[in-house]
Amino acid sequence: MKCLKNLALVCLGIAMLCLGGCTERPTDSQLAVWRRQASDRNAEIVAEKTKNNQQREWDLVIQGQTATGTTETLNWSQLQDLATVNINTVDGNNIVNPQRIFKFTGISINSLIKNFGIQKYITEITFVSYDAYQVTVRIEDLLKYPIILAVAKDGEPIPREQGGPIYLIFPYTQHPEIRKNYDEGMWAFYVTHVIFGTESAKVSIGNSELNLADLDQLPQVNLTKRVGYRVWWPSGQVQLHGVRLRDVLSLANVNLNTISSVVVRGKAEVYRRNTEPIELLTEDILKCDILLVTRWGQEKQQIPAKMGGPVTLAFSDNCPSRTKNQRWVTFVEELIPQL
Ligand SMILES: Nc1nc2c(c(=O)[nH]1)N[C@H]1C(S)=C(S)[C@@H](COP(=O)(O)O)O[C@H]1N2
Ligand SMILES: [Mo]
Repeated sequence: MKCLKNLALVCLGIAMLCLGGCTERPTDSQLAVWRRQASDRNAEIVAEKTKNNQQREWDLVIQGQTATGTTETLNWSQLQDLATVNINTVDGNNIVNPQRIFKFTGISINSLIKNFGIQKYITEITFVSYDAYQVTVRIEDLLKYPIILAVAKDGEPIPREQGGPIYLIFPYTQHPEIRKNYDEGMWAFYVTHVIFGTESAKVSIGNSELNLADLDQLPQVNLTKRVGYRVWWPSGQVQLHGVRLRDVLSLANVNLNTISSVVVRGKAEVYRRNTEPIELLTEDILKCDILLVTRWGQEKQQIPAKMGGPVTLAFSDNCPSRTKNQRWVTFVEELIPQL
């Protein structure tokens, strides 16, 4: 598998040689050289990858309604220092070996709550993952049970395909009753953010930053439709309340005549990658209702972190069909106009 790409290049090389009407096949020794070059390069790539994997920096961001309300970032070495709790339990997602007990080592959420403090009235903590998955756990349960952000499994860093480098685990073996409220879907892989309660709405656009009061000044739009968010929203028709992206951009003094598109960034890493930006064409932003949603349901409640709030992206039915493939971004944080 790992050398497919390089072998393909060798094949391509051979094919190219023959493009202009092939009379001369490459000699065996020529082929051997190509193969060796490809295999050397392959070894190089694999070695590099292994190295990067071991040294990979993985931060954990703590934010939301902590005592101070500020955002704190813990780096990998700080996380290693905090990882003092061992939990022996089955792995909720080990389908091959569901009975096998592993020793997970990690950071107790309990200690994070003590260190960062919580605002009195909050009841939940939400864990956001690299892939924009999120799970929410009641603080009551976090205080009662040893639920940890594991950074090691049987003494080794947790591989990505097993949920690492940071994997939210629940003490199933020690406290089987916890399964009722927290099934295996709650074992979040590759956690990047811990949000106490829900953050306050804040969207940055160039040098401006808009909060909920700013967004509330704009014309309000209501949509009723099935939502495109991945998890934790009702599956039928849902009422969404928000403001049009074009109005938001105007409020931030962005001239829509001078830009070609807008990149929307959410909290999760998959919504922040420059290689695969979530990019909306100005044409569509002008033509149809693309919304920043700030409230939902009949009671117009604010959107909790559990559902990806306080601000999410939504597309109305009057949008062109190409927007059907766009992600309904959760935890929207930034709009970046593109010239
Ligand atoms: N980061 C992340 N964690 C996740 C998920 C996910 O999509 N992303 N899926 C959850 C669900 S619903 C289940 S059942 C288990 C196993 O997911 P899998 O079957 O996609 O591996 O992981 C849970 N943790
Ligand atoms: Mo699942």
